[in-house]
Amino acid sequence: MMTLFFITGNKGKILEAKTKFSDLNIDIIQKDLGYPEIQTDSLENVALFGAEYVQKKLDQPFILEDAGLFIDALDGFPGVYSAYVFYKIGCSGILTLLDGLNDNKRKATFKSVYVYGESGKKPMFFIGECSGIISKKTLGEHGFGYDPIFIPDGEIRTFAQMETEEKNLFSHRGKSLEKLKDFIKNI
Ligand code: ITT
Repeated sequence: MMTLFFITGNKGKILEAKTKFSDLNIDIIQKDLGYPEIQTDSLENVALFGAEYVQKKLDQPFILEDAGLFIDALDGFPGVYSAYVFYKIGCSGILTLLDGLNDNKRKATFKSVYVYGESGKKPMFFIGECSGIISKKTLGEHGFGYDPIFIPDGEIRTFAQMETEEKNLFSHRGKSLEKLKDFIKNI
């Protein structure tokens, strides 16, 4: 059985990763090391900086992820600042920013950047995206973060109205995890 540390403070991410990897002989263990999230314009740079920081502290294989919600009408905001904005204004704050806009002006994209790291090796990236719209009100109880206000393309329900397996079929993280899974299977 392979042990893989997931460096995150977010239990929702742990649940999605465990669900995705449930058919592999792999033990995902949460480790909340609290790596610094630098201010930069890309999720990749945040994830890379975090991975290089963790590599110096941990002598075992690990993964970490930086994710963000990019809203077209707000020129990609909150993007790399998604965690801070969620903490400050939450889903209701985003709904207020988009108040009065029709569905065709409510397009948004979730992006997930996973990094796999091992000490002494170059970090590997696994990226996934999911397009959709921001709903007009919060709906659903599942998931975390912006899930109650994000409706993926081709659906009428928000991510928060889906079980974890179903969200994984559509989501940015489902796609990045699928690529990560292919890589891990071959280690
Ligand atoms: P880490 O410890 O892993 O950094 P975090 O919650 O701070 O956990 P991020 O830095 O990746 O995560 O911040 C992304 C923000 O976007 C955060 O507020 C999340 O709640 C939100 N987010 C990311 N993925 C999401 C998803 O699948 N559904 C809803 N919200 C999501």
